[in-house]
Amino acid sequence: MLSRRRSLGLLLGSGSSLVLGGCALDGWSGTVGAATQPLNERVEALLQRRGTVPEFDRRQVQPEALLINSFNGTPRIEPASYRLAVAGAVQRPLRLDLAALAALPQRECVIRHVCVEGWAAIVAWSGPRLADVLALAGPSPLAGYLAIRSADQYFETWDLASALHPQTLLATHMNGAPLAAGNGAPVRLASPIKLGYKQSKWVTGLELMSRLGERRGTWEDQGYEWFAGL
Ligand SMILES: Nc1nc2c(c(=O)[nH]1)N[C@H]1C(S)=C(S)[C@@H](COP(=O)(O)O)O[C@H]1N2
Ligand SMILES: [Mo]
Repeated sequence: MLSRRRSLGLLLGSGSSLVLGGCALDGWSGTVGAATQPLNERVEALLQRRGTVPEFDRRQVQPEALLINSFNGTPRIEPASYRLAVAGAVQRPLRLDLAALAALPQRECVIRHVCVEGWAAIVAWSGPRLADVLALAGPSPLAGYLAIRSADQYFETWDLASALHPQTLLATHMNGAPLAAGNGAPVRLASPIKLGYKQSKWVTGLELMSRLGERRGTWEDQGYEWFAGL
C-alpha cells in the first residue's frame, strides 16, 4: 500500500497531465466549476451542452488491460444481503437491493477507463444509470454534490452534474459478465468523464449534499484533483 501511494505521488509530482483518453471533451470542467454552487436548475442545460462521449465498439474491449487497483483489500459482499442506501438531500431515502437496480433500464457503455498511474483500458460496463437511481429518491433542489461510500471505506464525492451524466452508470456487469469481486462486485461506478480513482467500487451508500464537507475523497484529501475530469 505504501509503495502504491509513493508511485501515485511520483506520477502526480512530475506534473504529468495524463491525456490517454481519446474520448475526452474539453471545457466541461470549467463549465461545471463556474456553475457549481446553485447547480441544480442548470444541470439539464449543462448536460445538453456537453452531450455524450463517443463510445467504442464492443469488439474493442481490452479485458487484460484493466488492472485491478484496490488500496484497501477486496470486500466480499453477499448479493442477497446487499443494499444500496440513497440518503441525504432527497425526498425519499431508499435502500435498494440488487433486484431493484436490475429492474431499472439497463445501459451499456463501452468506454476507456483511465488510471492516473498511467494505464488505460477499454471496458464495456453495464447497469442502470446513476441518474435513474438518484431519480428514484428524488434529489432536493438544493443538492449539488454526491458522496459515495464503499464497503472498503473508500470515499468519493462528485459534482451532481457529472453524477447525472447519461453515461455515468452504477455498473453491475463488466464485459458482459457479472462484476468480479476485484472489480467492485456487486455495484461500482463507471463513467467516461472521470479518472479511475473517482469510480468507486463496492458502492454501498449514496448521499446527496448541498455542499462539500471537509472530506472530499480518499485520494483527493491527499492532494489529488477533485474534479478529475477526462
Ligand atoms: N472502493 C474502491 N474503489 C476504487 C478503488 C479502491 O481502491 N477502492 N481504486 C480506484 C482506482 S485508482 C481505479 S484505477 C479503479 C480501478 O478499477 P479496477 O480495479 O476494476 O480496474 O477503481 C477505483 N475505485
Ligand atoms: Mo486509478
